[in-house]
Amino acid sequence: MTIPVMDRGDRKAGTDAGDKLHGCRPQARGFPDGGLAPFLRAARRSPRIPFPLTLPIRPTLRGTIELIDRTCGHLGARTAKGRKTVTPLRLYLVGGFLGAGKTTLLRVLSKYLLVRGERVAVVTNDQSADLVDTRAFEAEGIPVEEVAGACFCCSFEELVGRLRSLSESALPTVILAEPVGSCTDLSATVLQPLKKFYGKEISVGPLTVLVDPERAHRILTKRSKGGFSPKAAYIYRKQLEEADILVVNKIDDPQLLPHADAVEAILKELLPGTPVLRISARLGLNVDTLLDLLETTPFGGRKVLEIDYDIYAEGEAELAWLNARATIRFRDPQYLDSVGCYIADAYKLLLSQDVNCEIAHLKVVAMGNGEAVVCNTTSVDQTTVVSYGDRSSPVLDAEFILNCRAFTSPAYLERAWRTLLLTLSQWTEQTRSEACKAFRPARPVPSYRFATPIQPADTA
Ligand SMILES: Nc1nc2c(ncn2[C@@H]2O[C@H](COP(=O)(O)OP(=O)(O)O)[C@@H](O)[C@H]2O)c(=O)[nH]1
Ligand SMILES: [Mg+2]
Repeated sequence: MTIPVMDRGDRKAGTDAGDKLHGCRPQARGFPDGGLAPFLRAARRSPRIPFPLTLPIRPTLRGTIELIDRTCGHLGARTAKGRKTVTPLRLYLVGGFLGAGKTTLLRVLSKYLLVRGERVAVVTNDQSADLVDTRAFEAEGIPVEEVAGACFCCSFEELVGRLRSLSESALPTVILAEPVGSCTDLSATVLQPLKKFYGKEISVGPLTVLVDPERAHRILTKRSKGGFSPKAAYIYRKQLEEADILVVNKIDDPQLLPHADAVEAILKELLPGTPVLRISARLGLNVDTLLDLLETTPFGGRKVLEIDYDIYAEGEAELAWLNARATIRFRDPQYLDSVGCYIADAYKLLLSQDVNCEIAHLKVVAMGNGEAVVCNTTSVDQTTVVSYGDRSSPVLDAEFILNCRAFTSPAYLERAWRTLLLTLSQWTEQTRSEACKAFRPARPVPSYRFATPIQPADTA
């Protein structure tokens, strides 16, 4: 398919302009008195992050991936016959808050779609370059491009450019797109313009919004804000409100099941017209049902939010963002999974010195010898897991990227990064910082905004 070049002249920009951060930004929090030295010492002493880095093997998801492969094989055989034929290029946007499981689901959906005979490509999105998610897709051989530097809604033309270039290079029949986890109003600012201007080339599927049961439970029952101010909780609720399909994820975790039950009931009551599914992206549970629903729903973006952009901007600016990259030369060969988990654990430990710092998502990709391992954690209390990649042979040289989104200040994230590198440099031949960007997301200023849903017949 060919996506025509967008003509700006006859299109109307959407919301009000202005990219200043608002006054309600939380105070920058420094490390507590005494600087970082005590934490550095604690990090070295801590039994949770022993040196040297030859840690015992972490539980990996090899078994999970094999299970998905088996399930996909079965699924393909079962559903290939009666599948609904879709228009040449179908786009599925999978949203949801940071850490809800979007990347995990997109990787699994890619496998299911391939088995159903589709050619799949992915567009990732972040406020800055050096994105762990992009590397995770690349490592799996899935064609991927990223919109880096702003969210899809504020970089609509870049999104169209990525769709166009992927459609030429990978000839996909389906493109999966993962928006920034703190974004909302995607229906009005991304799906409606796509339907309006590119409806003949792209069939826009339903907007799926993934939900982490524990986080949703904390916000929807208001029992504990869990680092979420009322403004951040406002964004979370708006994400749910605009969904065409709501998906409660992580039902494989027995500890999360009671939350999943409660959240499912609350969502059904709050948003009675929206289908609510329960899945485990990690195990592939019910992913076939989700895909059937995606394929049989003719178009997405059926709802458009009423939203206050001041609250949205202020809520988003309560988060701090760090995208950083470094290279390491070890003294002795090390396993990438140990390196990735060590780095995530050490960084988490450094951040935990401020009790008010709430991690929304911390992820590390460690790369070397053509292998990549992705390690993840979504809170200070959560164990770091290897979510992609297996232990292969140890490496002497590695590159790692760390992405952290947390309710704290960018300065705090950056200082913790520098301390981490200092710690690493004492135990390695060489540790070199290659890039480091810490910031707060700027006010969202969408390229387009539609106040009402576009019906496919309204396509330009
Ligand atoms: N138990 C469980 N964990 C999951 C599941 N899906 C994702 N996760 C974990 O949740 C964390 C965040 O996942 P990720 O896909 O990176 O979230 P994203 O920020 O929404 O893209 C990672 O540690 C994943 O391993 C699931 O179905 N079950
Ligand atoms: Mg992701």
